[in-house]
Amino acid sequence: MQGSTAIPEALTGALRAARRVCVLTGAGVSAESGVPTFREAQTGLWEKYRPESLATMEAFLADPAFVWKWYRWRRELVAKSRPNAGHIALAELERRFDEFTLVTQNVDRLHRAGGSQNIVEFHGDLFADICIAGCADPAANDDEIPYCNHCGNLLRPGVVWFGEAIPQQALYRSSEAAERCDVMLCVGTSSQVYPAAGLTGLARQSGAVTAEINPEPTGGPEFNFVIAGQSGLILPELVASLEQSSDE
Ligand code: BV8
Repeated sequence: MQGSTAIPEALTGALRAARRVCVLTGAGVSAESGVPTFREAQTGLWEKYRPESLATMEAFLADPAFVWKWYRWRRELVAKSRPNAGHIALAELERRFDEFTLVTQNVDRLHRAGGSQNIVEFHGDLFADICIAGCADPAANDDEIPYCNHCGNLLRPGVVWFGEAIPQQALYRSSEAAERCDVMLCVGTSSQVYPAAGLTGLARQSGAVTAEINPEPTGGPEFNFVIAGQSGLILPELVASLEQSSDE
């Protein structure tokens, strides 16, 4: 049977032989769900702001109402979106391996909605409200500037801002998955943000076969395979290529 057009046979072969797979996703995986990627020009009110300048504790403390407005705009946008074929394909792929870890930089919960199970939300969760003083389970509220019902401090979105450390557990789980995996797929990310972008190199150094899936390949030297295409098209083809091989 003719293999899939976009998937190199050698990559299908590496996946067929793999027991442990790690996938790193970025904003590109949610693009086909209508969620703008992180570095695409922001629209409307946000057009003149770079996300890097808004997604910081400094910006938040300087104007909590303004930063909350940005996050609520993003929540509304994401709340209208649904997982796309790429999210669904990743959930299907997970079912085929003994060990499968999905490390996502995305904060939109679309991988959960798409059926993925073993997810590491490396940059947190857009829909979580957390107390800046660390109180557990503060009650969320829609005030222009919400405050913690336990301690009265500010609530903030449960995401990791620039200049903030990745949560210990997320960093540990992701690094371990990258070091142990036989194949690492890097999907829909510009690989500009660290330490997330360093995971692929860690996988490669540990002996994994690495592949990038992106309509605009980043040119990173750490990839054994580079597949130029949209994740919503390529990932289902990747799953199909495994099915074809198991049928043969
Ligand atoms: C840290 C949550 C240290 C928030 C995000 C100076 C000071 C401090 C730190 C630094 C510094 N200089 C550099 C750093 C490190 C910094 C960093 O990497 N900066 C970058 C800008 C250079 N990193 C940090 O600050 C990190 N923390 O270093 O802490 C530390 C250690 C100990 C103690 C204290 C501190 C924290 C970084 C986390 C930032 N938070 N998100 C929010 O969402 O509001 S990052 C943000 O970028 C999003 O999570 C996003 O996912 C992520 C990465 O971007 P991408 O996902 O790749 O999105 P992008 O738009 O760039 O690209 C999309 C891609 O998709 C493109 O390639 C496109 O071609 C492709 N695409 C488009 N359509 C499709 C597609 N692909 C497939 N299919 C399609 N259809």
